[in-house]
Amino acid sequence: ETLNLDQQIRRFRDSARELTLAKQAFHAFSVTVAREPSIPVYDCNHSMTLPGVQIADPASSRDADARTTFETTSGVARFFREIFDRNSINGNGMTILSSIHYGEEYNNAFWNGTQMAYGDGDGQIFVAFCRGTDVVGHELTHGVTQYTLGLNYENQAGGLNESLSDVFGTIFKQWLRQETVTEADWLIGNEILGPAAKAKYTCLRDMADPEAAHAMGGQVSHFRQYRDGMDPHESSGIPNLAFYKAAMALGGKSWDKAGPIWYHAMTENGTQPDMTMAQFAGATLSATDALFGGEQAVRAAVDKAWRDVGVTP
Ligand code: ASN
Ligand code: ZN
Repeated sequence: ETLNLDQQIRRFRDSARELTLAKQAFHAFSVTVAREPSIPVYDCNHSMTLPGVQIADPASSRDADARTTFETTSGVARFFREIFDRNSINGNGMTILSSIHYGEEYNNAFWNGTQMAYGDGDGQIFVAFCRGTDVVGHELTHGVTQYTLGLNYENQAGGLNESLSDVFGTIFKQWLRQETVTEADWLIGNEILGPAAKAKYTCLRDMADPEAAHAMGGQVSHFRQYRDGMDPHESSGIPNLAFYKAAMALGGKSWDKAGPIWYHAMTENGTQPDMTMAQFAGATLSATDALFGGEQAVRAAVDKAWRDVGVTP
């Protein structure tokens, strides 16, 4: 077959267009695959053996806790992708596996370093832990922390670790509800308290008022109260209050300014297992310069928040 020049050029263009289309299709495919981590849900059937038995189609399961766990976990994955351009917990699309009905009337939920486990609660102090949107966000953020700062779970790093989980758990809850910082309740765990707990408390923790009597877990709110050996859930009140103060001073939606500053401090500083609260405060200031360099008011708000809680003298 002999082709004249025009025919040869046309054939070349056709094949080039095919190649481009194929590349675009591959790119779209790989982006889709990479950007939507798979979210399997398993059922422990009240045993404490993980992961249990996989639920075939959690999105349309008869089990409301399976549906809730799938939906909220998908929401957290979408939140980290859309707001922080983070692809799943490890930043590289890892599967997010959850086990529900963990143990008998088990009053907790946890990230075990590899996967999520949710207890049903005893129905008095707590209901099923998967029902707390901030709880799901909190626990999955422990995974993000593991893959970023790699914070230990004791002393100041422990308090920071717990606080980052509350911070991103609560931003996630506010994002789901599209609330401004003044509309938000800043409560952690208010959706999972059972009737007996509700008689005395409104939440597990109150980020706006860590020492509040209506919060079940007693926390401290100023660095002068910090002691080595404290439960990380107690010392986390200090950086929680700093985030609340910064977010309130910056106004608007927490995921527009305060959230990205905290996320940048968490993800752009390598691994720092023994990071102190003062070092993290410094990291948020560097993050502020990186993200909002020209805006003195932003830096002043973040700086004042850490001074108010005594982390910065
Ligand atoms: N729900 C608890 C938490 O994430 C679980 C734990 O043992 N730390 O803080
Ligand atoms: Zn935690």
